[in-house]
Amino acid sequence: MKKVGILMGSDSDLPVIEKAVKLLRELEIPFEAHVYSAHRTPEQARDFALHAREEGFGVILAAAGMAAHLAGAAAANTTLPVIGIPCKGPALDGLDALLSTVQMPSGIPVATVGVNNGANAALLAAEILAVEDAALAGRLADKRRRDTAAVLEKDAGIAARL
Ligand code: RP5
Repeated sequence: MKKVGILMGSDSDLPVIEKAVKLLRELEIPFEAHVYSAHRTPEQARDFALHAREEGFGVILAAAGMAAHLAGAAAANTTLPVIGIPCKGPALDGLDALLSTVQMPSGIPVATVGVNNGANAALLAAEILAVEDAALAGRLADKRRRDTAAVLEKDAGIAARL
């Protein structure tokens, strides 16, 4: 199976990445994670993206906050799908990173999830890999059924409380 490559601009982004890792593990998707910054370690970030396809990756997740260039910089160096995760920083409630990540000029796309939404990034990566992987598609469908059942259980609980 293709691996998911995970980049984070700083180890301070780890709580967001942990949400993604939890789901990748649950869905039995192999991954590799690195702290590579578009600003502080541009050569490492570039090299990872440049060689990701030949290294067996199928999707790249890139989490960064503030002037969040990591996802766009990774996308510039690969034709693999890149999913950007804007991270909430010390100011502006993550709006800075959201706009930096989502507003890619035409030609170099970055699929962007909501602020701090590592979980949706992992699920979107799984859906991309599942296009060519029936077993993974089955695990995704099972998860969707479990999630639906959990919501219906809450619905029953609310009805009983009101
Ligand atoms: C970004 O700057 C990182 O992705 C992080 O979200 C933010 C702050 O980094 P630290 O100062 O916490 O290392 O590049």
